[in-house]
Formats: sequence, C-alpha cells, structure tokens
Amino acid sequence: MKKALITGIRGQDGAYLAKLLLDMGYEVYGADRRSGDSGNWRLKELGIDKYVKIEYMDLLELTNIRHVIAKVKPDEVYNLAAQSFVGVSFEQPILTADIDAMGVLRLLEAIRDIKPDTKFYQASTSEMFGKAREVPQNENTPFHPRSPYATAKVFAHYTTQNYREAYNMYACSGILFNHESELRGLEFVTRKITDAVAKIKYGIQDRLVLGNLDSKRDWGYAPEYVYGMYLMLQQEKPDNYVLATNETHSVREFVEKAFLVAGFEIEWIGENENAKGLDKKTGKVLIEVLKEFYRPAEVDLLIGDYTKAKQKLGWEPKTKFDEIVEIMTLKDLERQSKNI
Ligand code: NAP
Ligand code: F7E
Repeated sequence: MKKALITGIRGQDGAYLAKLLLDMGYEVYGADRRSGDSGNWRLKELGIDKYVKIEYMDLLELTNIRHVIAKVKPDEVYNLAAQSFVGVSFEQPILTADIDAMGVLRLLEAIRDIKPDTKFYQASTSEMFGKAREVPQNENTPFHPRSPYATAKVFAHYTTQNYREAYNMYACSGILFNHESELRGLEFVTRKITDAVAKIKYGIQDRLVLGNLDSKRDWGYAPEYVYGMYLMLQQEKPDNYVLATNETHSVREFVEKAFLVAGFEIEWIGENENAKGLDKKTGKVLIEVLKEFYRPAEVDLLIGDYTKAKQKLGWEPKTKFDEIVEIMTLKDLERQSKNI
C-alpha cells in the first residue's frame, strides 16, 4: 500500500486529492496545521473524514515538518498547503512568503535529509505568469509575478526545480490555472458569486459586491486537476506541467451565467467602478462594484496551453466553463434551500 502525505488537507484540492488516492488504495495522511475537528467540512462532504490520518504539521515549523516526515515515511508528498488568496497576500506579504516560499524549502530540506526517494509535488500556479508575456501560457513562458503570492510561488517553483537538478530528487511542479468546484473557499470570486446568487434567490442577501469585473481567468474543474497531480508523480522522470482548459472567461461572464442558473437576467449599466448589474425584470440592483476589492496590481488575462500534459500524461480537462458555473450555483442553491 503506497503512503501519500498531503499538506493543505483541509483545502479544496487537498480534499479531492485525498478522495482520489483513497479510492486508488493509498494510505492517506493529511498534514493539518490546526489538528481539530472544526473546518473539516470538505472531507466530511466527500465522506472521507474518517479515513484520512491527520498529522499536525505547519509549514512554518521545520522541526515539526521533520518529525512528520520521519514518522510517516511517505512514498509521495503533495504540497498543497499555502496562503493561497492573492488579495490577502498584499496585506500579509511576509507571512505569505514564509508559508508559500520558505515553507516549501523547509519541506524539501526535510525530505532530502530524511527520505530523499520521496516523490514530491509542488502546487505552482498560473499567477506566476502574471502580466503574461505571451498568450496562451505554457511551461516555457517567462514569469512576471504581480503579487506577493505569485513572487513567493515563483521562489517555490524554482526551488523545486533546483532540488530535482541538484539532488536528483523526484520533484514536480504543476503549474495549475484556476480550478473551481462546489468545495471552493468563499473568498475566491467564483464561489463568492455562486454563494451570493443562492442567498439573493432565497432573500438572505441583498446584493453582490465585487471588484474588477473584466479580469479574465482560465477556469477548470478541481477534481480533474487533482488527477493531473497524481499523474505527474507516476511518470518515469519528474517534470513541470501546465494544467488548464485553454479557454478564458471574464468575471462578468461568470456573474451573468450564475444568475441565469438561478433565473435572473442581468442588465449592466455604467463602466468599471461605476458598473451595476440590474435584475432585468424588476430593475433592482443585484451587483455593485467596490474599489476596495480591486488589487494593487492585477493579472488581466490568463489562458493556459496544456499540450504537454495531454501528450505526456494523457491528461485533458473535461468539464467546461458553463457546466462549472452550473454545478457550483446549483450546489449553493441546494445548500441555501437546506439552510447549510
Ligand atoms: P486552499 O483551499 O486555500 O487550501 C490551502 C490549505 O493550506 C488550507 O487548508 C490551509 O489550512 C493550508 N495552510 C495554510 N497555511 C498553512 C501553513 N502555514 N501550514 C500548513 N498548512 C497551511 O487552496 P486550494 O485551492 O486547495 O489550492 C491548493 C494549492 O494549490 C495551494 O498551494 C494553492 O496556492 C495552489 N493553487 C491553487 C489553484 C486553484 O485555482 N485552486 C491554482 C493554482 C495553484 P487551513 O485550512 O488551516 O487554513
Ligand atoms: O480572483 C477578480 C480578481 O481570488 C479571480 C487562487 O486559487 O487562482 C486563484 O487566484 C479574479 C481576480 O482568484 C472579486 O481581481 C473581482 O482578477 O478568485 P480569485 P485568483 O486571484 O485568480 C490562482 C491560479 C491561484 O493560484 C490562487 O491560489 O477575480 N475579482 N471581484 C475578485 N476576486 C475576489 N476574490 N473577490 C472579488 O470580490
């Protein structure tokens, strides 16, 4: 039985990856910095909270990391833990760098020293492309990070590559474009929208307040992306891979489609920060824009080229944008109808 250690087990990807690996017969250890029962909702929703073996581990604490690696002796480590919210990284840049950059170095050092034959996955991100130098972006596109989150992830990405080259470790980086699901955190724009749409539908919330409606993202479906992570660690040689859909859509499009799923047609008035979205039927304002939600530097357009993942891993995205919006909105409508 293979042993996998997943950091960030309470997060969206941690939960889906744990489910996938358990289904494949792995013994799954979840590294959790809080080690309590609260906040376990994702593992519970997937019905796997009883099957994941939780180890207390914080990426800020080297002795703690070393202790867990020595105890678990994992065959595979998936490093999904991060301060993953780009907006917050502007408020907490040092903490973000400590977790997302130095945390990865701590983890790699512990593995190198204690169990160097462990296969390692690093959660790199399309945010590293930032002010993108070319469209679409692939594994060779130069980085131009636009946030403390992205600069920290660039450090982690190159550190992973360096451990592969310097110490011959099986260390992979998955450069994943945005991937969403009904288990996405409420701070991210997609789930913020679908949660608000459901609350507006049930009269619990009055309106949705957003930032930049015109930024564009390549949004895929998270359960498919964790399968890509698994595939990266099953190859003969470690490498970097982009996972994406090769389609891009604006926040505005996501808003329109989510409201449509709940039966509202949106009419826009005004531009940029003065934009408002009205319910076409009643004229009521349902969406407002607030400067506060804009970022000091924005990533305007992301679109990924997953050709290498398709050729080498046989990986392809299946769930399309419209379907993702529908799945997420219907789930939040169901949650609100049951008051959960
Ligand atoms: P997520 O839902 O925010 O989960 C991140 C997890 O990291 C949380 O469970 C959090 O624990 C944990 N964490 C934070 N600080 C930690 C620390 N100091 N020590 C240990 N654990 C810590 O993120 P996700 O969407 O699943 O993403 C997984 C990874 O992929 C992240 O590294 C993210 O940066 C990266 N990524 C995500 C996307 C995407 O679109 N989802 C795309 C590219 C890359 P708590 O629950 O205790 O807060
Ligand atoms: O923002 C705009 C915002 O926070 C998407 C993380 O998983 O994916 C995620 O990072 C876009 C941005 O995700 C609001 O300005 C408008 O342009 O959902 P987001 P993100 O920043 O793309 C990458 C790949 C990761 O690696 C990250 O870990 O939406 N936007 N209005 C808003 N965003 C938020 N959050 N809230 C708003 O009200």
